[in-house]
Amino acid sequence: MSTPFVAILMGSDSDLPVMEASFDVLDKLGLRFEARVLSAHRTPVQAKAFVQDAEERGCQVFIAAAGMAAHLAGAVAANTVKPVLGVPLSASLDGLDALLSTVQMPPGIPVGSLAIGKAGAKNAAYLAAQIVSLVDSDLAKRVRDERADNTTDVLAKDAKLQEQLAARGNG
Ligand code: RP5
Repeated sequence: MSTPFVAILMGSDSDLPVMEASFDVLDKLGLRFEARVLSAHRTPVQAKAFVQDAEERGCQVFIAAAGMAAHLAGAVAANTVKPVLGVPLSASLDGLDALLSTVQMPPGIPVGSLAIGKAGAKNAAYLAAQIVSLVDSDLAKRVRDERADNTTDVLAKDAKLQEQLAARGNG
């Protein structure tokens, strides 16, 4: 049986600095991924071929990130029935153009759209891991542990803030 993995497509290498946030989360969770620069508009034939090949090789979730008229996630979704997560990127108009292009899919070809930019890149990776963890209990534990670590981090930041306020003589 093929090893499950996540496939990340981005429309341009100019998207890479943001999409590295997805790589970091997937690495941290120990979930294998492949990443490609492939565009719905500039390389439509190669994008479709990669999606079909990746699905055959065991891809469980696709993440597609693009800016401007961001049709990449929709184009991926048109060629697979695996879950497709779209990350709109801010290449123009603060990313609102990409958000609407990603999220406004016609009924029957769904794309799960995340937030614009780095937050969306991170959450796409977390959500991909949560989807794969439905059938991988070890991964599910790593996702739960990571969530608990985040909680601990925020509580530590709150404790620090309370100390700073106390030092100012607050309350
Ligand atoms: C989109 O156009 C890409 O995803 C990128 O966000 C934007 C600009 O691409 P480049 O001109 O930087 O290659 O297709």
